[in-house]
Amino acid sequence: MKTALITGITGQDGAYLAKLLLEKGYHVVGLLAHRSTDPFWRLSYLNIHTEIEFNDGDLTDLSSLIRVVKKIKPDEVYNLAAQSFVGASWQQPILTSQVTGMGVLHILEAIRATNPQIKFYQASSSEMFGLVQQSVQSEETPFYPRSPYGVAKLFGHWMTKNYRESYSMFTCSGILFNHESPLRGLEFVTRKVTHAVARIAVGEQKELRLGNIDAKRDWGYAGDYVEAMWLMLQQPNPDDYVIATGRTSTVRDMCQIAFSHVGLNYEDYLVIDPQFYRPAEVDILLGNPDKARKQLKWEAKTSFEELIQLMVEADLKRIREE
Ligand code: NDP
Ligand code: GDR
Repeated sequence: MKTALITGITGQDGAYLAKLLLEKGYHVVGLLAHRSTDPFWRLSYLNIHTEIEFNDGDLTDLSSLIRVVKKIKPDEVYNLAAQSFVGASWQQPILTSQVTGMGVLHILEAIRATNPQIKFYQASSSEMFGLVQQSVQSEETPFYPRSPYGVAKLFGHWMTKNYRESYSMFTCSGILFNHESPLRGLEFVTRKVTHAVARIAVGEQKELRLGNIDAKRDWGYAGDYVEAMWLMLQQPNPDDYVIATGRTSTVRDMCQIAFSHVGLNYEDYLVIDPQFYRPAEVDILLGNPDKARKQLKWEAKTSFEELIQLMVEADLKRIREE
């Protein structure tokens, strides 16, 4: 039986990845940072909370990482932990750099010092492309991050590549474009919208306040994307891959799909509120997943419409049950 250590197991991707690895027969260990008040809500939603071994540790504390890696002797480490909300990275640039950037180096060092044969996955991000240099972004596109979060992710990305080249370690980065689900945090725009739509539909909310609704993103389903993370670590050689759908849509398109699913017109409820504008914006992201399609045999299965509709349905169900 293989053992996998997942950092960020209480987050959206951590929950879906844990489920996938349990289904594949792994012993799944999660690093628990004790940051949230209700850390297990996602794992409970997927009914897998009791099947996971938890170990305390924090990405900013190298000694805790060495202790956990030594103790559980993982075959694979998936580094999903981060301060992952781009908007908050201007309010907390140093914390974001310490966790999302330096945290990657900490876990790489913990692996190198303990057992450099352990395979490593780093959660890199399309946010690293930022001010896009090419209309469609692939593994070859130059980076130009536009947020403290993007800068921190780029540090982690290059460190992951550097450890592969310096120490011949099996380290991979998945450059994942936005991916969403009913387990998405409420601060991210898709879930903010689907949650608001459900509340408006049952009469609990009157309006929805958003920032830049012309921003374009390549949105996929998190349940599809965690499969690509696992596939990267099963290849004969380590490499970096763009994971995306190859289609881009505006925040406005997303609102239209979400509201019309419950028979409403988004224009009747949407209020543009400058407080949600960012100091520097990423206007458009559109990924080219050809390399993943060819080498990993991976492709996104869930359409953008299906994704938003399933998120609205999940939020409606939650609100009706409350
Ligand atoms: P979430 O924000 O849902 O999860 C982040 C996880 O990191 C949580 O479990 C959180 O714990 C944990 N964490 C935060 N700080 C620390 C710390 N100091 N030490 C240990 N754990 C910590 O993110 P997602 O699941 O959406 O994303 C997973 C990863 O993928 C992140 O690195 C993100 O930046 C990256 N990514 C995400 C994309 C997306 O569209 N979802 C796209 C590209 C990259 P707690 O629950 O206690 O807060
Ligand atoms: P993003 O996702 O920044 O792309 O990062 P987010 O959903 O926060 O924003 C997407 C776009 O929507 C615009 N927007 C708003 N965003 C939020 N959160 N709230 C609003 O009210 C709002 N109004 C408009 C934003 O300006 C932006 O253009 C996500 C995270 O998961 C990162 O961790 C990950 O690395 C990237 O995706 C790829």
